Amino acid sequence: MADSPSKAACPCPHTRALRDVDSEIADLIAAEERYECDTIRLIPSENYVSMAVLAATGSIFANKYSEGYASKRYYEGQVYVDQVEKLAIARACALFGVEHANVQPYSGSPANMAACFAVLRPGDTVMGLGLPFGGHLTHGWNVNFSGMLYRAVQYELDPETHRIDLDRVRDAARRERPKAIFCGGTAYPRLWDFAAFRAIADEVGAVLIADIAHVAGLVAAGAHPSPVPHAQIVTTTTHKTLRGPRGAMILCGADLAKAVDRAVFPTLQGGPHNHTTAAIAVALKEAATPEFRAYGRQIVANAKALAAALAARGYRLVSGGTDNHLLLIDLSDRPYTGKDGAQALSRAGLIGNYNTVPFDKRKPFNPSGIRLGTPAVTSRGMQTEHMEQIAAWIDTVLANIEDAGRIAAVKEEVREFCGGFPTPGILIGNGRKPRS
Ligand code: DSN
Repeated sequence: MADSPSKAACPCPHTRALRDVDSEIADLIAAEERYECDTIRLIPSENYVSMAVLAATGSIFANKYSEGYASKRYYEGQVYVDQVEKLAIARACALFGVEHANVQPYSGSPANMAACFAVLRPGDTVMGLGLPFGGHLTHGWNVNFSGMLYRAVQYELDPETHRIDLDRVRDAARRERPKAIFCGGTAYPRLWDFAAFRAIADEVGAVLIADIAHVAGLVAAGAHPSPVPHAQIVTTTTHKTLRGPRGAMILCGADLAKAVDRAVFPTLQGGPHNHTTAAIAVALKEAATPEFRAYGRQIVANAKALAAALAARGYRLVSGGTDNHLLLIDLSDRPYTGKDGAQALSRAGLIGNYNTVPFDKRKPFNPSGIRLGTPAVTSRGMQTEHMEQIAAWIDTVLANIEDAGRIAAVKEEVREFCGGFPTPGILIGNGRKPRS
């Protein structure tokens, strides 16, 4: 393994202990740290957590079993675990302005499954944005539990604007009479009109579930409209724009608290991951600061700047641009696919992901789009002026997709550039100091 740090260079007891026990994993972590330092992370669902979040994630709360909820556990010895979970819940409620939060879901898909279990019975109709249009597997896609347990109906985007067409959503809801409607997605670059979705849900007697996994940090920062009080249930992961550990939360009013809690435990899950809960609490504390509000606004400003710089270079963007943290380059008119493009960018240290575009004529495993986002670069302190440079590199790579020499040259420039932007939470890597 190249560049593995010597034992003497290991900065903390945890790292030293790991190296003593398992140098293979220690080397891989060190290599990943360097990789995360030396590349530009443009996957919109990824971020860099702070050292504080990492410390809680790696803490001894991983040792404890805690089935149940605070003060109602099936194991003894919960005095500190209960306090951690109560803190996480209180912070989530305060940050998002809700009456109840469940912080135990292991990740986004289990959170959405629990939300469905809370309000649906098998065979009920559920409606969501189709996966190829930027929805999520758990919003009713046929190979997922949500399309297997329930009668799933999927809405599409407007074929011209590639935006949500509320009239179509309303027509579909009137026709199909869903019991629950999902709004939110993974590759939709525009704002969600939660109030309008609630009006549609109310008209047909459906529960509105807002999945804000992608934009939770923007919502917390005031950089995206909040689904509260419109959606009866809000689900979110905690590790995307919210910049916490890999986990999830379900937010709701007091009226649905019992049903949501029961759906998470005992219906779906066993013991909560208490170390993750501790780290969620830390991330929520960080997200309540003025610095985080500025961070959220900067993510959006950077995404808009990146979109504008790409559009100026002739790239077609789904819906023409972005209102949030992500954008989708539409390469339908190019001789290469989104996968070819994303792989070439990756070789240059520009890490995005290939993605379908609305009404894609190519297959999902080799689609026409590249999905990019700015949460991680913004965490490194990059500003709108740096997006111009990133767009220029993207253009150089895509215009020279077969030219290994040009791509290698960009990779070196990217590595140099990255040296000016410390990576939060990472001690090792080009001798940089952590930002936080
Ligand atoms: N995998 C997530 C994303 O990248 O958007 C969604 O679950």
